[in-house]
Amino acid sequence: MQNAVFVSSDDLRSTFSAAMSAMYRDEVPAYGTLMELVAEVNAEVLGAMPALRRRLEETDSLERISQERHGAIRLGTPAELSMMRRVFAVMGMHPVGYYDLSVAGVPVHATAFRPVGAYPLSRNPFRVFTSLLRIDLIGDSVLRAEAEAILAARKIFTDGAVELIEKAERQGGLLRQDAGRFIAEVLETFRWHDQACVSIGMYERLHRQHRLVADVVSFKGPHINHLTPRTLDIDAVQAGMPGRGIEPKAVVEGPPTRQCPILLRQTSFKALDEPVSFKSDTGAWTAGSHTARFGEIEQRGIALTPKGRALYDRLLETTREVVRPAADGSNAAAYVEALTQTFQRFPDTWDGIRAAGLGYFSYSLTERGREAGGVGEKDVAQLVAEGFVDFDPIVYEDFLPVSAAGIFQSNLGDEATDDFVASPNQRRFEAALGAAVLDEFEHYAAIEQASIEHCRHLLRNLQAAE
Ligand code: OOG
Ligand code: NI
Repeated sequence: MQNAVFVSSDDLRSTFSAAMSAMYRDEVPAYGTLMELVAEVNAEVLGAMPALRRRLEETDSLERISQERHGAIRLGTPAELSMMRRVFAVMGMHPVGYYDLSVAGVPVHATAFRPVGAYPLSRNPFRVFTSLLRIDLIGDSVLRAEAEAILAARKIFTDGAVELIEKAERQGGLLRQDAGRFIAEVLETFRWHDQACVSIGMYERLHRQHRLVADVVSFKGPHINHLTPRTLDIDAVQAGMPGRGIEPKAVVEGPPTRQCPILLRQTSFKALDEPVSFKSDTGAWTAGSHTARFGEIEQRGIALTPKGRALYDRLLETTREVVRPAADGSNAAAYVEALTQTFQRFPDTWDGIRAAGLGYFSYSLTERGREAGGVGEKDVAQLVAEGFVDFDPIVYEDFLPVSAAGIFQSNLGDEATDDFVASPNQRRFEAALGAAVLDEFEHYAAIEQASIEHCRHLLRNLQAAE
């Protein structure tokens, strides 16, 4: 009963992502340009595909088509990560998946905070890819201790935010009069600070260790480093960027262009060199610059089963053994060619993907199924074959580690990166987080299973009604 007066976590998440979008467009004008390009391309695609437009209208998502689907931040300490988990929980975003980026020479591990379950996802799927610095991977022990001390001294959440998080936890939600203040206070954590909290000398030492270490340690907070709207044609946006004066990364990450989109394709424009100032010992400010913030776009396809994902991983690896995409784009065409070639081994019809058990689908009754009786106990394949049940791909809601590494790298500058020993440590990440991360496969399997059970339930009731 009391619940009725709380603002829903879905509404909080929508308000938050809209507020973040407005802030970021204001802070990074090139991002606004990207948003315009995305909206134009999406409008063109919808104009050319009336069936798609109708489907989006039916599912009530046409209006939100070009809105942000995700953003990313990088945190410095376990305490920051565990508080961030509590912030996101208020907005219905929970940690799903573990991503180890040390394999790709980036000293972080990560999770994605996102809504879980079909309904919250349909309301607003906004997620935040959240990395935690692997301070243990800083080889220089003196520098490591200094970085730890700098991080220990900063406070990335406002007192107001902490107070409202505790209140939300205590009450089980936030009343309308607190909700607006909660969003405003939380937004502060994601804001850009053009005054570093370290000297230029310290910044350079951190930077020499790894650009990402400098990005995390040198500032007052974990500025949002990109936002990512959804596009209906990622290849068109990639091709259109240079014409708008924005420089795209060399290649689109993820699977190639296909009839039946799988997983996630993403690309970004390269991070901008932005003016910042550093504190000197005398208290004066020294001018300098920092490169961290960019804009990204994404196009999502079907969620793959463990078997489908293993095939995807294998094909991607095979491709990269033939051509590894160079950061300067010099072999981009050869890479796309090899990728397209290799992925011919991945079935490209929904029937083929389903028959091979490679993807997750949501099942529903057909017209024929709605009129049927006496078929409820047949297995799903049979119900589909006989036209009682139809299936739609379930959208992939997570991230891909190789793609994420590609996005990180193209935005950390393209010079050779340090090699870290691959050392995934999910246990340590979860200890810092203060919770276990959810398993993405279980989540998709549950959505699929629920849809099958729902069909059976309807078919059984139809039988009973006869
Ligand atoms: C995050 C990069 C990962 C994605 O879309 O894969 C990411 C970062 O640069 O902090 O956002
Ligand atoms: Ni991203």
